[in-house]
Amino acid sequence: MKTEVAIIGAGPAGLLLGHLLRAEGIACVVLERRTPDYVLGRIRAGVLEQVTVGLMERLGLDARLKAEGLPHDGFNLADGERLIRIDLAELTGQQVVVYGQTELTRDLMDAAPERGLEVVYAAEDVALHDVAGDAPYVTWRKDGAEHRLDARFVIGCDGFHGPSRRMVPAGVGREYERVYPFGWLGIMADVPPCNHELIYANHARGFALASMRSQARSRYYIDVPVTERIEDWPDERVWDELALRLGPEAAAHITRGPSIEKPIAPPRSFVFEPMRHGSLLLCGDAAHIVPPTGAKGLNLAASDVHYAAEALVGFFKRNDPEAIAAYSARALSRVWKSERFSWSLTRLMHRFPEDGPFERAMQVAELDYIASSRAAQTAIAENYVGLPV
Ligand code: RFL
Ligand code: PHB
Repeated sequence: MKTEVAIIGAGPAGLLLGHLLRAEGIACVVLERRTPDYVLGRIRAGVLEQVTVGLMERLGLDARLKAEGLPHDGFNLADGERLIRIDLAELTGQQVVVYGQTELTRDLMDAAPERGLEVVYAAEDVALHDVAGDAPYVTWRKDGAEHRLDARFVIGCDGFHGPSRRMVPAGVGREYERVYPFGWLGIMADVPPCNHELIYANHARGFALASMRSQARSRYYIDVPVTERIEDWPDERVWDELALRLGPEAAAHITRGPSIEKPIAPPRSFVFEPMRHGSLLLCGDAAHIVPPTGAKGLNLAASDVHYAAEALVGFFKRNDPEAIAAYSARALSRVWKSERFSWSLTRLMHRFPEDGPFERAMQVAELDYIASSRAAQTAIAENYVGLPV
């Protein structure tokens, strides 16, 4: 088989890129190791920036997002008794939209056949070959048969654990990493949210986040020691802890219910440079990870895809190889700013085990400053709604 662009991974990055290329008439095939149900079963992000919404609009795939997504004009930082509201709409003129990653992925998946986007699911042992040169190819096995796809470019949208990033030789690539000393325990339940906007809380007992997927489905998180086992967190214990950490006002409005799922995810900051090697471009979690505190992971995947699509359109439609050469630096400039924001919000809102009274005093001072300064609130707001691409 032959195509122009081989895309590894049918998560949000791979499917978005595939649709953008098809809309430009550029031939591509997406290869995914899992089944569609498995991909949709991964409950992850919930907050979309305008960049991500804009890509769905451009593709004409935003009907359900517009109908079911919840536009949010602000969010809150809770510090003990106090609630500091960050008025996104007033400070930036923009909103974020609460719409689950599962729903976004489903919209992209469902539209693939009618848009002529070929996605091969359950592709085993996907391997990349000759990516340093200009005639790369990809091999895989499916239903016992071996397959080969020749392409001009291979795009690694295969997440943090995928094979693409590992194709960049050790002397060429560089990794930056920060692992955090706690895990995020998430709980999803079919109960109304405790507040109409998100609340991020820094409490003496630890971090808590009140989020949602709809008016009838809530998503909450608390941080727990990394050594903690999920068996030790029956639902009632999680609800008790949330009620304490989110403060009395939110606690009074929490509706408890059985959890639909309850994972513990270890947050991480990670950047891999460069994001291009020869004919291989990396997008999304394949190249970088942010701690979930800033709600940036999916949105960064979308902005990478925006830059990658521009680079590929430049190459195929304008015969401009410079567009490809510029990809890594363009994407990384936005990636590092989102890394900074996610790291600083994580630092501000969590009690780190190694912190002493000085570090805690710095958190209190920073939250005081944010509460009293429109400039500080604007800086948070413009990062939260997403920096321009
Ligand atoms: P994905 O979604 O991991 O998709 C990668 C795809 O590649 C496939 N794959 C392979 N395919 C073929 N061959 C192989 N060898 C392969 N190896 C892997 C995988 O099966 C998969 O289908 O990466 P992508 O597309 O870059 O998207 C990134 C986002 O999924 C991620 O950044 C976000 O979920 C992060 N995130 C959040 N991001 C936000 O923007 N806002 C949020 O509110 C938010 N909350 C979160 C989050 C992530 C979380 N977890 C569990 C990590 C909350 C949580 C709890
Ligand atoms: C979520 O709803 O899953 C969510 C929202 C905001 C975050 C992280 C996760 O910062």
